[in-house]
Amino acid sequence: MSRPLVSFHDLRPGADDLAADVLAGFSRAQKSIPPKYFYDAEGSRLFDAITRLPEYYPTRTETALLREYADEIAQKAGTGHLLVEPGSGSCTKARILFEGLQPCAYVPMDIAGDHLHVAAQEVAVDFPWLEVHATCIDFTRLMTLPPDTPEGRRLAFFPGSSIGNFDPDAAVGFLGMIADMVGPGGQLLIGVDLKKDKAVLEAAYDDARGVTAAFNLNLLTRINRELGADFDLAQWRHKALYNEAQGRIEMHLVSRVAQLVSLQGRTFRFAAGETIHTENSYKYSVAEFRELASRAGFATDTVWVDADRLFSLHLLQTGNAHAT
Ligand code: AVJ
Repeated sequence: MSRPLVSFHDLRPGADDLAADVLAGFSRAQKSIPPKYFYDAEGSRLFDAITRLPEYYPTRTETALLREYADEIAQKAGTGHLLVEPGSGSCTKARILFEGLQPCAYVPMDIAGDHLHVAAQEVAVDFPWLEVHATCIDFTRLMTLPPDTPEGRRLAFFPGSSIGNFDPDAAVGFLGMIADMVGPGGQLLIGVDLKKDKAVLEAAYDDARGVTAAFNLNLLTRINRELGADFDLAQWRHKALYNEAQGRIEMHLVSRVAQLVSLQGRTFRFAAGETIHTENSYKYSVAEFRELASRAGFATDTVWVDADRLFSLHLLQTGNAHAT
């Protein structure tokens, strides 16, 4: 037998929180489900399909930026870091950086354990010189590094505009967690989707093939399966809209009719047209994001933007002393 290629750490709290989170979300006037629950096996597969859609520009634009500026990023950021990626998914984007950054180790973190394990194994096969410490964790609550990670200057990588899932104040809190994790003089390379034309934004979240609709509706399939609920999927539809005042895309599941749904021994009533809010995806100008990051103690080193001004990549640095 060969030794395992990656070290795998499960740092999830014992019990699943889906039931508690759904019951809490359904007790509010605007019912909601936290977007982290999109990513079961089917949801992860559908998200990968979304990233290849013609309307969904963020992935290909960010990937092109990473490819074009990989050398420049390594020049600015330096080499030999401990590279930590919260929400690593398929680890596709980090692969673009490995050669230039020459990290001393890679720590992919994701809540989807099986998907993470497979993706980390593939990285280890393709980059045999790279130490990989896969960590299954809900990084929105905890960013503990596994015990056997090497010492070294830390660079966090948070691509995909996942920061857009947080409300701005929560984003500052989350960036603060990253700042604490990387420590004084630590860095963060983060991808942030830019504000732009409403029609372009809305098409990206409501594609012609209905992949995003399937991704959104899969939440109900998951809740039926894992919580024994009786959502009738034919009675729900996907909706995405750009809320210009808030600067965010909102995704909702719309109840097509007045209906009752039972879940964990409770019954929930939905009016015709009532929605379950499933995701926010905030968009920022370069200046707005810079300001947000500074509230978390990060200063901007360099910003890269594509020629069409669709997407931005910020290299940020924490101060040497504690920022205010
Ligand atoms: C993974 C949160 C960045 O907001 O663009 C894509 C998720 N939802 N299509 C995004 C998503 C619907 C995505 N993030």
